Amino acid sequence: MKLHNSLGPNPRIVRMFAIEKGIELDKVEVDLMSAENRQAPFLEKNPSGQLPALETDDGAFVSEVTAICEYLDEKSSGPSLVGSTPEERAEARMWTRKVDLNICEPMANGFRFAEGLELFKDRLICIPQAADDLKATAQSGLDKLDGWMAGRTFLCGDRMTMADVFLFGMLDFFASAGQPVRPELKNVSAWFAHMADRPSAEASLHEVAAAVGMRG
Ligand SMILES: N[C@@H](CCC(=O)N[C@@H](CS)C(=O)NCC(=O)O)C(=O)O
Repeated sequence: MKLHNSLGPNPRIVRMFAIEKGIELDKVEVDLMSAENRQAPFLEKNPSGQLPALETDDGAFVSEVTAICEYLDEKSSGPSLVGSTPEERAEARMWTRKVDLNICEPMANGFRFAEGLELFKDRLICIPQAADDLKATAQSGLDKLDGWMAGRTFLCGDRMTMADVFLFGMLDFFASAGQPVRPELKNVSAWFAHMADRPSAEASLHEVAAAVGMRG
C-alpha cells in the first residue's frame, strides 16, 4: 500500500491513524502548494484533486480520510480503532460524522475562505464573506462537544477511535492557523492535550510542515 501524501491535516490524520495501528506506509509526496494534485495524472487517482489517496496493493485508489482509515483498520490485525461490534462501529462512525459536519468542515472552509484564500481561490468556489460565520459555526460545535466530553476520556468514552484521531488532526492544524482551541473549553482542552501527548501525534507531522512550525 502506498499513501499519496502531502502537507495538511487530512494526510496527517491517515499517518497518525496508521502509526496507532502499527502500519508502515510507503509514501509518494504530492506537491500541494504548486497544485500538482489538481492536475493529471493525480486527478486519475482522486478526481476530487485532494490529498490523501491510498493506493492499494491491487492498484486501486481510495480517497476520503474516513474511508482510508476504515480500510487500513480492516486490512490490519490488532485492536480495531473503529470497533469490534456493530454497536461500537456505529458509535465511532456517528462521532466521526458529527465532528466532521459540525466542527471540521466549517473550520476548514473558514480557513480556505480567509487565511487560505490565496491558495484556494482558483481551486474551489470560495466565499470569503462566509469565513467568519463558518469559524463561528465550528466554535459553536466545539461548545456543544465540550458538554458531551465531561467525564469522558475520548469521544467514545474509554475507547480511542478514528473519531478522536480525525478531530485531533483537524484541531491541531487549524489551531496553528488562526482557530485555536479555546482554553475555556475545559473538557475539549483536556482531551486535546491528552491526544497531543500520544507519540503518534508528533511522529505523524509532515517533515516539511514541522520545519516551519505547521501542525499538519
Ligand atoms: N474530504 C477530503 C478532504 C481532503 C482535503 O481537503 N485535502 C487537502 C489537504 S489537507 C487538499 O488536498 N488540499 C489542496 C487542494 O484542495 O487543492 C478527505 O477526507 O480526504
